[in-house]
Amino acid sequence: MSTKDEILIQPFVFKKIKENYENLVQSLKKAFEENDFSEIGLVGCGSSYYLAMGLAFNINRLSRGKITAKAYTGSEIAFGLTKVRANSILIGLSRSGVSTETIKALKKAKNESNAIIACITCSPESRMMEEADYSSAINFIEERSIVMTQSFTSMAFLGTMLFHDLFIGNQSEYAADIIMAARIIVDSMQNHFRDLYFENIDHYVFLGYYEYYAAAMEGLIKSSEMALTQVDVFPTLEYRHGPKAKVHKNTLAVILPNHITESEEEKIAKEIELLDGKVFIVSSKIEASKQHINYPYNRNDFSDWFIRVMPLQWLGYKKAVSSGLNPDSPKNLDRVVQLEE
Ligand code: F1P
Repeated sequence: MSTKDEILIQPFVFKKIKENYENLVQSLKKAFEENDFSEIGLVGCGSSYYLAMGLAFNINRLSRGKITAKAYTGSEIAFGLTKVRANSILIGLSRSGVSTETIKALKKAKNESNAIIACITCSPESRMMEEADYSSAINFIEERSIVMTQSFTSMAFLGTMLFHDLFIGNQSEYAADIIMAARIIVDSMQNHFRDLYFENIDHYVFLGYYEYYAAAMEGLIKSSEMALTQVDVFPTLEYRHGPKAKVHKNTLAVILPNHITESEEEKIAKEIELLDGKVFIVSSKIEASKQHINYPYNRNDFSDWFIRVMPLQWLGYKKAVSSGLNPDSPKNLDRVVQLEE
């Protein structure tokens, strides 16, 4: 089963990215050396849009006001709903490098806003690589699975490492911390979710703020694609303001708290349990509990956001299998969306 293997192998792929980091980012780093940008735009479709969202939140945090970053869906630029700022860089994100709306968005930003065009992809021979002025292709990821798993987290890791490099200069130590944390999460998620009766779960709820919200959205996509499950995603404390009414005994909630609002976010866990729902917390807070997947990471910079996607991928996979669905051939899903031009 390729999807399962590709989920579990992610920490090894991260190691390979760290080893090849300088080669992989050579061209992208040049873009920042040769230009002074007013904005960093990130554009993608589907999972690659949530990748853009997580990276944009994290760039804004790491740059501490030096530059603003913004996430765009391919369609909003491609079909004229918005324009990127003049003097900006637009980074296309795409596993395949051929999603029509993302390519169209990049071309439009170049032609109409004179933006510099860059990309991060897993497809070295793709159309996006041809269009981009600066590019990075992770050429050792050949994801067999139709749903994006390691391609998502790898592009996220590479991008987050690059912005650590550009704004802080601690990318190597940061990367080592991520690899160690990822290993622990992969072991821990298999143990923690082992005894769940997935047959009895019909509603997932994923909660978090900013980068962790982007991670939760990517979790929603995984469970929708693989398991056709009902999933709600909210900024954590917003869940009280209405949607909590949907909790029932077959609800499983996963909270992705941050170091600032953690104690408030944990209160929601109790409220969901009072309504008979089950709750897991994924964070770096050390707490030995059956409901807590924790891992060492003490930077308080939200740059661990994408490794929190892994337990959500696992939930999507487990639910699919328990429902008799094959995660390797998800229903009604194409590997990539290409539209007639
Ligand atoms: C992204 C994407 C996937 C989605 C589906 C269609 O493609 O939207 O996220 O799961 O398979 O394609 P890409 O531009 O990253 O290749």
